[in-house]
Amino acid sequence: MNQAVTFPVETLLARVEAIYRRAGLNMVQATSIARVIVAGERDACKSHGIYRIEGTLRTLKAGKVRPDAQPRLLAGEGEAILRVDADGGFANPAFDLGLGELAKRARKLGMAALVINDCTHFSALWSEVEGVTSEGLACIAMCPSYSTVAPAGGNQALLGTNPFAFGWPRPGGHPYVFDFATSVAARGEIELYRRAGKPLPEGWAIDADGQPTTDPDAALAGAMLPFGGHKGSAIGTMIELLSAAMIGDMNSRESLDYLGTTALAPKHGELIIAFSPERFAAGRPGNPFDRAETLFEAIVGQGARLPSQRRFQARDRATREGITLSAEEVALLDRLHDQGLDAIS
Ligand code: NDP
Ligand code: PYC
Repeated sequence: MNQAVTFPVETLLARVEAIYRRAGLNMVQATSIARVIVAGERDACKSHGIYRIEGTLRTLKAGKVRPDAQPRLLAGEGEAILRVDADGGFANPAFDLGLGELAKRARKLGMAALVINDCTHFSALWSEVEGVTSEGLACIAMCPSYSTVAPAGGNQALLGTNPFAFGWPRPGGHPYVFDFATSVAARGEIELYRRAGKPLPEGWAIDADGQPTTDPDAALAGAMLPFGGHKGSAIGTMIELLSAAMIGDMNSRESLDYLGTTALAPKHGELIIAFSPERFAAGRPGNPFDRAETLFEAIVGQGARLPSQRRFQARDRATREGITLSAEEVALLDRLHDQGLDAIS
């Protein structure tokens, strides 16, 4: 019987990458998605950590994501809108390909947008946002998902859990980042409650008859609710418009129709917009980065915490001490490593 094991981050990364290579992913796909999954685990974001490996492999086995995809950057000279065709692969290698040019153009033009088309997206968005802030730029990122959320006042799944993330670079430290589902919680959280045999908090979901439920199975068969009632519902709808209708890609309903199940990772597009704070400030009084620090100090000065603070603390700890996985998690990794896609039902 396996025991809980603490892995150095790089060791876990190599192990997850080996699982994907064994399953048939090319290097560009395996490297990028192993990195975001291990980053999720490292940052104590269990809903987008190693538990996602099985879902991605199931998607691969079902033939709904291309293991040999080679993303292509399509960038007209001097244009503010860049596009990466993910070639039916995962979103993360497509983002990695587009980041450098996105940053270059945002610095030159003041702002630029990266559209990713034809991708499978299963991960947390802070990874993309932090890529952009590491270039000294502010960023928003969004994508649809598949229909699992009822609009406020409705009773059936229509919108996705549609994540929305924002990042602001902070010289010499971790950026300011928030990143959340526009549903009350990410669907991954519901799955973790189900696995733990625990009831959901009130107000997260309705069952297939539109009645409130705290039963994770009934919630998964019914619909989740948007956060903040009509406000989250409207933001989720905006995400369907900007990162599906506007970029010529699938919305959450179309993605679910395409997959026929929520047991696979959703396919759609993604929109990432980068801003140069200096270019927007245009020399007006006050350095935007200094003004931002004054605001952050005022927030923290009241005893409030900044979003992502918990995550960055977990990251710093894991980087020092490693990532501890339970005996069950280690057994799962061993099985996936040894049996490849045969381990996936
Ligand atoms: P959470 O509600 O756990 O967290 C949302 C944000 O709020 C985080 O930035 C978090 O920072 C911050 N936060 C939490 N508590 C506080 C607090 N008390 N004070 C200040 N800030 C706070 O996120 P969700 O469950 O909604 O989403 C989890 C992840 O799921 C996201 O990364 C999202 O991208 C991903 N997701 C991906 C989807 C996809 O289709 N790819 C779909 C839906 C979600 P901290 O992390 O430090 O706690
Ligand atoms: O947790 O809601 C979620 C989710 C959907 C797709 C990827 N993550």
